[in-house]
Amino acid sequence: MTVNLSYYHVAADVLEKKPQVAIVIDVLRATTTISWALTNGADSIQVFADLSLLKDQADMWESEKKLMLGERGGKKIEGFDLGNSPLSVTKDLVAGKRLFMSTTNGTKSLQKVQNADFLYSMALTNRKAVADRVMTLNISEVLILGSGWEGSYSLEDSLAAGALADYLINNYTSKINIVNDELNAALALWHYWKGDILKCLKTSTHGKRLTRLGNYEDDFRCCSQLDYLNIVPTQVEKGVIRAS
Ligand code: 3SL
Repeated sequence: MTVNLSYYHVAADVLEKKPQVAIVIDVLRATTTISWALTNGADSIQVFADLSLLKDQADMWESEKKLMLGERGGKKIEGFDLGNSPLSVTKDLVAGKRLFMSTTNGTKSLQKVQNADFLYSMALTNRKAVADRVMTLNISEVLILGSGWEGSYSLEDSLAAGALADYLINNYTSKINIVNDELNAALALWHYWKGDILKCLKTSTHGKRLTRLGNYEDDFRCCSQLDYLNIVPTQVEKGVIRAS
């Protein structure tokens, strides 16, 4: 079987209305945070591009069973319980709860492809888990979508897209067809940086933005861990992600 794998840098680049399989990446930091929150027992994560919709939905939920997670410009949103650090979604805080989440770019990408037949959230930390799940589907068209920053390319999401393609090429006998130049470039990027993922994240524009905002050393380390979590964040209804 041939798997046609394509990669788009940001949500606006995707023209397909209903992809068969979509994998959304936001290494710094939304999809890393989603992986950790579900690993730490969050019941589910409902993602929103729009903050007022998030608040309306969260208002309908019992207060002991919910948390609001929000980030704009790298900073926690005022009035929200948590920002967007993967280190903040500890077991104590998130276990059994629904997280209502909105971030500058990651939740926009998740929303963009929410009509996909299968939608997964992936970071470097759960690359292998998501890749192996996708290959069980036996579906030929797989779309990878990065999040970028406000419509622009991001190094770290492309690194992860390349890491995913590389894993599939090296671990499956199916033919992996690299459909577009975005993914060819992402593969080259992965080959260049795979020996120092942490440095790549810190070199990226968003890495530098976070560094300007404060001490994000532990976040960088967490986001750079490859294949560390065996979790497959899966959309189970529009906008709602659960572990599966
Ligand atoms: O852009 C996003 O969606 C966020 O992940 C950015 S941040 O790392 O939380 O600043």
